[in-house]
Amino acid sequence: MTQTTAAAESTSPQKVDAVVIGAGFAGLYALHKLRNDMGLKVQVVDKAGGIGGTWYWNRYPGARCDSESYYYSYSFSEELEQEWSWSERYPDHNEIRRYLTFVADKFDLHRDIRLSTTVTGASYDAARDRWTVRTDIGQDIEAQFLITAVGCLSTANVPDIPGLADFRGDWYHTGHWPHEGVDLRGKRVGQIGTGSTGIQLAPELAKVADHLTVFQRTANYSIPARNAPLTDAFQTEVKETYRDIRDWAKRVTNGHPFDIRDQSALEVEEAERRRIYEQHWDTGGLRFRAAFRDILTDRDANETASDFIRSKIREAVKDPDTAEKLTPTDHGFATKRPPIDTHYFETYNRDNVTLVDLRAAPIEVITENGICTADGEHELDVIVFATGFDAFTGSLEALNIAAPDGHTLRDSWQAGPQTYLGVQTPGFPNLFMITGPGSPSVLCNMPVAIEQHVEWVAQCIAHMREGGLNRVEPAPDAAGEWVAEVNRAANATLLPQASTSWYLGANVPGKPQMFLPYAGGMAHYADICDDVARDDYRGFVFS
Ligand code: NA7
Repeated sequence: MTQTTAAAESTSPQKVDAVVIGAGFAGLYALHKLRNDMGLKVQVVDKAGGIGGTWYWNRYPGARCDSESYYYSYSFSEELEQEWSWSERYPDHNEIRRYLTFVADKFDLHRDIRLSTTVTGASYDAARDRWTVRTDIGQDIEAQFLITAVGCLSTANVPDIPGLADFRGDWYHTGHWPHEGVDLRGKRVGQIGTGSTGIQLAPELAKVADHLTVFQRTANYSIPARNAPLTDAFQTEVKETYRDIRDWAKRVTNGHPFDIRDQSALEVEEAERRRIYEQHWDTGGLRFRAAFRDILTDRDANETASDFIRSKIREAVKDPDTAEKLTPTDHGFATKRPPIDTHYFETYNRDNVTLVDLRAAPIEVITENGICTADGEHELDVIVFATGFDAFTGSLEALNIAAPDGHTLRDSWQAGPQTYLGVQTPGFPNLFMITGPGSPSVLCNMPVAIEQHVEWVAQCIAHMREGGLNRVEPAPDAAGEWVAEVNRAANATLLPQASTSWYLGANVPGKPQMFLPYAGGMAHYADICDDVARDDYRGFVFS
């Protein structure tokens, strides 16, 4: 081959049926489904240097899934279920990456995944019904279908605090933790943020740092995770009953195979209620939310759960002043994403841990020596931002995807994302989002939501191929009605009442505030999607 031909080949676009952006749980399953089951030519791209999606990036100390391992996993292959064994109740980030690598090996996925490849933009040629996806490695990829599998929590939110550039120490965001780890021995570490990440992180930092200062803006509830190794007997039982477990996960609201008690927290006497909460506290984990059916729908019922946890915080934290600062009073339990922890509150009993209440003394500036709040300077060697993500829309908008009329997703979503079923958005033909805004996503055990989405999208693509259809997009009315349904479902719960929640986009300054995930329940949502497909894809326009 001459040099000229080689150069021409490397710059001519690669042509496939579908481009999938992201090589986490969603992207890997989309590749398997579309290529191995349906015979499509698929190219996956990911800017990361390895597969794993969220779990490629989140390697901070204590990074662990809050869903339990035996159901935070794919259900599409019984063989895979039997071959893989989890070691702990909640898998840590290393184990999840090992699992996803096992999956990619087993289903021969690696050969169609391009890593270290960032999508810089995408545009649609309406005459040919083809997307052109541009990347930073110089070669475009052309495809009929563009499928985003970028995750809901993958664009780090680093707050714009004045002076950060002056800081002489090191700083990190938990979502971009260095793969080689960070040696914090002998260091004065400042942690900003006490969400799910911060609550996993603080006990681990406290174990190694010389001193840990936690900067808390909003006190948070947390339930003990009660992580433990899985016994052989448990593993055997799970493997024998996997089909029932998977069916169960698909029939319920949150995609977790456990039932919510069909009783109001207000129907029982106080002593009995306390007994039930104690039992759930001992069991640990997100199951606590299932103690009563109305914890997330009735303010008084919610207050009983909130109060119970407040009493546990006061029991755990020895210093009454610190306990008071750690006790949430401005929102109800689980109206923001409830964290689960391993000795989080007890961490504040250590001599080397200090809590700074930012509500009393906000951060003013970062200096070369540390963080200055309204009550003085806290000298630090390292700052860790556990400040969350530009959730749902951040990673989608960053892809710079342009509609046939030139508008980007960012332009179209200035007032908030308009989607139909969280799967498509008007004006962007043949663009499918896996767990996009307006779908249950983060309110559900993610693999359940991901599998449902991938299978629905695959079915829609199969429908188009069978019918010789080239293009699909939602009617604007259908998206408008869906956004109204997303709002209705949210307003039937207490979730929109937590005014600083990332569910509302409220954690990112300037982001339009609207409730982003669908709170109507995963099983109900899947029924709606199936009904839409059966009804000739009601609300979608094909050509
Ligand atoms: P979250 O849940 O968004 O938590 C971020 C934390 O950082 C939270 O405590 C915030 O306080 C705090 N924060 C954010 N910006 C600032 C500034 N500017 N100053 C001080 N404190 C700040 O993110 P996580 O990573 O913990 O969890 C995200 C999800 O990942 C989690 O729910 C699981 O689904 C997995 P705030 O509450 O906004 O006052």
